Amino acid sequence: MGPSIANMTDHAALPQAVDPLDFLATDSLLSETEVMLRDTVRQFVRNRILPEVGEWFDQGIFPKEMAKEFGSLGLLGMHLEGYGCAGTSATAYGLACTELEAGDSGARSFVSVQGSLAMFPIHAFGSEDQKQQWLPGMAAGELIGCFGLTEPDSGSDPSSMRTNARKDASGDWILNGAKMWITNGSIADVAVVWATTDPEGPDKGAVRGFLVPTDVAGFSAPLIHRKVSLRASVTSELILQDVRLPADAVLPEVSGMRGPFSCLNEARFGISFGSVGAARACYEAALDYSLNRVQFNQPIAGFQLTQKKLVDMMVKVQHAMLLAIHLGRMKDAGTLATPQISFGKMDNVRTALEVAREARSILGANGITTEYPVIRHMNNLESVYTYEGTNEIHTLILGNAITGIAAFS
Ligand code: TGC
Ligand code: FAD
Repeated sequence: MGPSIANMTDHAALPQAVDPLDFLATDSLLSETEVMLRDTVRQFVRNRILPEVGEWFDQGIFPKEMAKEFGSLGLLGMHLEGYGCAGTSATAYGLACTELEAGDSGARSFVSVQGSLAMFPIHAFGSEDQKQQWLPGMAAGELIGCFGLTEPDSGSDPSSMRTNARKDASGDWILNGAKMWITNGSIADVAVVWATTDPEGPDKGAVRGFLVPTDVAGFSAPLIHRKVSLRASVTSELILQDVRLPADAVLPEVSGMRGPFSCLNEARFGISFGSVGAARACYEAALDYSLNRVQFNQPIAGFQLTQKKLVDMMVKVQHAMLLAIHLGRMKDAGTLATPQISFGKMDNVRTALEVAREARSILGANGITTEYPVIRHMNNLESVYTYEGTNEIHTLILGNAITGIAAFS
């Protein structure tokens, strides 16, 4: 006799145990290679980032030397092919972002900016000479890149940028303007700067990307101080005063806003995964704390209100991970549309922030000190919520996708 419906619903025959840290067994959705890579990055974060990141955050620094360590692990430009890059799948890149951000959003930011915002445009839109000049050193972490799109008066609407590039009689480019909130700006060797061209010139005012060596005359990158979020990350202004660049400093293969927006697709995808790491770290810290903290003669994990918080957090982390893996599979299959990337960035960052805030409440007074990781993640996530397109902008991208009506202005 074949299996009956009664047999199939025999609960006694089903596994009973679940892993509180991977409740839906999302690991089973990963290949052996992906699990190995994920575990390698997780170990690196445990050994090299977690013991020190609290101090980096308190001091407001991100040690430049970490770049070479990221490079030797193959994390820089890891989903790009050739030129010293690891050439992994997009999902593998995403999983690395999850682990890095479980350490600190600053570590994931460094890797995102280097790989997705600085190396990607050179790889996708650069000349062969530009690729040879920059990519191998950047993959190794010997050279650092940054990405200058945002300006003091041009954030969510980067098409309104004022930084401009004009050609002089010698054929050189002259760049003038200022960029704001630029990750890695003060430690970069090369800045990918987006600028409008002369409306009367051959580019007819289109935005073009320029590779600006940071030791060129007229370029400076002062640090932005007094941040209370993403403190273990370098954030800078870029100032360009009559910066003279040779004719071949422009990225030849792209013109218009498609250039910078294509880079954002890569980085936003990484954030969809990365934010899950920050959320997971907060959930794990809160679970551990609640099992050990005793009030009214019992662990606070025993109170129904605490269990509700823990369960909500766990469910959110699992949903976010499932979403990230799904987006990763779509990206690897070449079917991921840009509004779907916005779905991931918007929803997973919002979720991560909710988890972090809930975790902070479980830690009570200990939740407000950097002795524990939670408030560091919570504060970092405020930046992640804003950069790479604010939550509102991604909401409007989704609104446009489902109604066909753009509501940006
Ligand atoms: P729109 O008129 O819609 O389009 C202009 C041109 O761009 C093309 N395009 C895209 N191409 C590729 N990927 C995308 N996602 C694209 N979105 C648009 C579009 O096809 C068009 O091409 P063409 O050839 O027809 O001209 O553009 P818009 O100006 O109306 O933009 C709308 C909006 C609001 C979606 C856009 O401005 C936006 O995304 N704003 C948010 C800005 C933002 O995300 N900035 C991030 C700065 S970098 C950063 O934050 C790094 S954080 C670093 C870290 O991790 O530490
Ligand atoms: P604004 O655009 O002024 O927005 C302010 C508020 O208005 C937000 O809530 C926004 O959602 C809302 N708003 C704006 N327009 C609309 C609208 N149409 N409808 C509804 N609401 C709207 N940029 C780079 O180029 N490179 C980097 O490396 C980089 N790194 C960063 C690192 C950090 C730590 C931070 C905080 C930012 C970084 N940024 C970087 C800048 C980031 O991308 C911008 O901060 C972001 O795009 C938002 O721009 P804004 O801060 O000027 O805010």
